[in-house]
Amino acid sequence: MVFSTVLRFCKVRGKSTGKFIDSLKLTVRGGPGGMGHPKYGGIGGRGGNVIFVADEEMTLKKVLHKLPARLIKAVEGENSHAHKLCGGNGADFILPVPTGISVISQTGVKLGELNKTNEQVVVAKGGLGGQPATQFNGLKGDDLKIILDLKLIADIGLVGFPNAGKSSLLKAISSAKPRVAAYPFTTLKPQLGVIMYDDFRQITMADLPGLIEGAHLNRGLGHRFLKHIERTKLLVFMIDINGFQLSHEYPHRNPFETIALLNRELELYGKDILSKPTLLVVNKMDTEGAQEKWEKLKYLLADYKENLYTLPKVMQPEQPITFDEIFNMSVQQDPQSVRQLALKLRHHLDVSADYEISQLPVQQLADDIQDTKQRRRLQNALTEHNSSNLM
Ligand SMILES: Nc1nc2c(ncn2[C@@H]2O[C@H](COP(=O)(O)OP(=O)(O)OP(=O)(O)O)[C@@H](O)[C@H]2O)c(=O)[nH]1
Ligand SMILES: [Mg+2]
Repeated sequence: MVFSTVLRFCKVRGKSTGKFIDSLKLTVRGGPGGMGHPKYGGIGGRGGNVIFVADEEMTLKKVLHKLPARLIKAVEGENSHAHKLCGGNGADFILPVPTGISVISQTGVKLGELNKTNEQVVVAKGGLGGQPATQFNGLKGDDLKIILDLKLIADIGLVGFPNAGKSSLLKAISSAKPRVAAYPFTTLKPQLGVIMYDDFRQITMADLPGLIEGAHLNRGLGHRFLKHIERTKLLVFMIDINGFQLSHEYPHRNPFETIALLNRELELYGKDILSKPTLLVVNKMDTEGAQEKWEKLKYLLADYKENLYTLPKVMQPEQPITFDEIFNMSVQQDPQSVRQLALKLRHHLDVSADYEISQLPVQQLADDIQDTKQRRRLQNALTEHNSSNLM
């Protein structure tokens, strides 16, 4: 058993994570401009541009399938001729790419972001057609190497250590059919599911591969998938009430330690992820002794920040998270708890949307407060206060 878990663990490290592609390098070239006509003062056509358009149906895998050489060249501009002095422009190369793409240059500069269907970005401009200023020579188009970096756009991001039941939850709460199994790293690539409500509201949830201690040092699957929660509106931390142990070679972590370690890993990833509204979901409440462990955990979480000091220094996050709600459940044995969670998720998303809308009147005061969550709460309270005063 120990052996098999460790083996699987090693395999994960060496193996590619399935066919999911979330980053792709391409060379893009705008078309060269057409030649001018010096004798008659004719102007060459402009070279075509390379344009990316966001398309819900696209994946990076499809892009790669379309462009096996990873090279895009737009068409050159038409030369000027005695019988057609103004050469026609070269056709643009329009490439549909998945929604959620950032286009990044080789030097790390962000050239554009495509977050909504039909948004466009000109990635490489075609060269100017030949004209007097260019001695009638057509100019070369832009020629650059870029990276297409995909970040999924889901409303909710589900994170936790392996085996906590994240994929089980996604399976129970949405139409997705992720793999579920009793060993770590069952999920090797992010999975998306849509939660459907009776009134046809739809909420998307991304289930991410399990993190482990030291993910920031690239242990397990590392931090590489965390970029997919950068754009989510709500985080769900899921833990097993029994804590976590990767294998018998590794120490067992109790549920409180698991939360602190998860907090720490997300903090080490950075990018302000911990300022998002976050729910803590404690799963597997059907297992033996769960109630007792829950009581103990509740006690420790009642003063999370203080109780972190009881842990060894390496486990202590510097930015202890403030959970918006703590919820216990059994994905496997208690379908009612799954339905309840679905409603809570919706509620928390609505609260954070209200916050976005209600911002400005208290902006100055809120800006003075560093902690984003505290700020959100304050703004909610003030907005409520303001609206009740108006009545
Ligand atoms: N007893 C009990 N077992 C559960 C519950 N939820 C999930 N499990 C089991 O826990 C194991 C792990 O479940 P997964 O959903 O694959 O866990 P995961 O968090 O997606 O794991 P990774 O993909 O490895 O990160 C499976 O054997 C599930 O059947 C629960 O509420 N109670
Ligand atoms: Mg999973």
